[in-house]
Amino acid sequence: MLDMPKLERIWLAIGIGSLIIFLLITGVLAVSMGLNPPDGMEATVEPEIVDTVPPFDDTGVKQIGPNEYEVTMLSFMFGYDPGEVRIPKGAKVHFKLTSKDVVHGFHIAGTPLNLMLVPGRITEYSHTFKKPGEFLFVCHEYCGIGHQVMYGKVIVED
Ligand SMILES: [Cu+2]
Repeated sequence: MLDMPKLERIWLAIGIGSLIIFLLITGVLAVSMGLNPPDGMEATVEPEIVDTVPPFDDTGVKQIGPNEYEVTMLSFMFGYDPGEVRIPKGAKVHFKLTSKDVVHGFHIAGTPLNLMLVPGRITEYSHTFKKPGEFLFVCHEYCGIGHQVMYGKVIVED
């Protein structure tokens, strides 16, 4: 170290110094701001047995009000259960999802629905489909060798 040219020592010190400063800033901010995993998935569930406990033992669409539906869905490598969902146009739809294995994503094309599905956590989001049609949903969290075949569709009926 000591037989290094002076300039090289200076640059090395600047490099190590900025790395320490960066780690300190990130660490202090993460602790002081109380950063947590993404919001909206407070409830917990055992991923290994999730398909045997309510509401995930009976996935699919359920009518819960005059114009209100609940969609419970499981994600796994590499698909969704159910892979196709039919709902009437204009209804308020409450999505309730989780993962059976690894982290998956759930994005319905053309809607703001863009969720992260973490094993052990239940992710919920409500959306009203105002236009009829077929909406593709895809996994957008790389989850393994079959990631690209992990998709399904929401059919909004008139
Ligand atoms: Cu996936």
